[in-house]
Amino acid sequence: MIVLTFDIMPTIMLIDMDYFFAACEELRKPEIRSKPVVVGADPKKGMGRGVVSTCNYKAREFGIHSGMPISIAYRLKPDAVFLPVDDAYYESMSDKVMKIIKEYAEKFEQASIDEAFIDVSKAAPDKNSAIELAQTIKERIYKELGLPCSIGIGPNKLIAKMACEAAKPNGIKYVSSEEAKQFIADMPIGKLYGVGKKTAIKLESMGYKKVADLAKANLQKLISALGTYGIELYNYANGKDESPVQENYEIKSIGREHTFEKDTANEEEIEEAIAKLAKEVASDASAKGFAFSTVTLKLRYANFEEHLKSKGIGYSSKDERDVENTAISLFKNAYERGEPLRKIGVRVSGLTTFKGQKSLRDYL
Ligand code: TTP
Ligand code: MG
Ligand code: MG
Repeated sequence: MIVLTFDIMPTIMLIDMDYFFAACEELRKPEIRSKPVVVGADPKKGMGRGVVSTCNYKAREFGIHSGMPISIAYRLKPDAVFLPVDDAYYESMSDKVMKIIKEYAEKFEQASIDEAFIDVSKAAPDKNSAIELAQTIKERIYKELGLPCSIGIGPNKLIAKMACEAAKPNGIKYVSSEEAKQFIADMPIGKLYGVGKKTAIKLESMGYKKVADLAKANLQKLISALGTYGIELYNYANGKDESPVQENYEIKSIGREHTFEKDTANEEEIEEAIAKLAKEVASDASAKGFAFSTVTLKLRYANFEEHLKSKGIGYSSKDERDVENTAISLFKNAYERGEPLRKIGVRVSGLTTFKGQKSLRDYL
């Protein structure tokens, strides 16, 4: 008997909103639409401190971009429309966007305030069906919310993300598994997903200028320079990424969040805030009659990237010190030192009632 097996490639999409904060502002202030719009710190006539959160594409024509000091943005275009960041409003729009995207997702993973990965392998197994589905999603978001987005489609999260960058603004880009490696080969190393500024400098100094150079690197050399992270980057450079699209489960858990008044990279201040949240969460759980076995720490950086890290305590605990110690150790391992944080969250899950008799449903 001959058995034929086919490698069925997943279809992964990354939907990322275009100039998100500024697009939300244009939505509620149509009169600014034709102007350069910069969302971020107060420019104070060029004396302001702080940075640009984002700006619309008109403002980008003047060289303004996310993360740039607001004083420089002001110098580049003093008569641009400068607006403060309104987190609560963007989050409410983000919720609406995510709700639409979820309707099409076989698996869903929100990666930032304005982007989500979806696995649509069943509904869109080939190029035509994938592009058609992306168009449907894009049109629905625009018709219902008035916000533009771009969609990257690929055989994995890495390629979907990089295809989305190439699709911007307001576009759709499909990259098949056969095209994946070639699609990224000529890009400068700093453009490869997962490569930050510091790593880019390191890789360049090792002679890897383009993604293609890294794709044929000596793996041993990479590992001794970067550890296991080197293996990950080597796979990325070859267009490979096996990480699944994964729901960030936050249900059946008890948690609290804290937004810093000013973005901070002060580790002492952050650890203090984590300890305070840990105590509050433990006392919340205890008031509701729960013990817990897992602690999750959420770090939201100033650029709105969000990282969730979880760790098991090893047993079912009621002790606030377990939450605090676990959360602090997660912080020490996961924090990208020097990167300002905007918000942190502590959450416990793996909940059981003290007596272990009632079902969770009786409480939540
Ligand atoms: P991005 O998706 O990176 O950028 P964007 O949506 O503004 O523009 P693009 O069309 O290129 O996708 O980030 C989403 C939002 O996160 C952005 O609108 C504002 C916020 N943000 C910051 O506050 N600081 C930053 O450095 C970055 C990169 C984003
Ligand atoms: Mg965006
Ligand atoms: Mg984004």
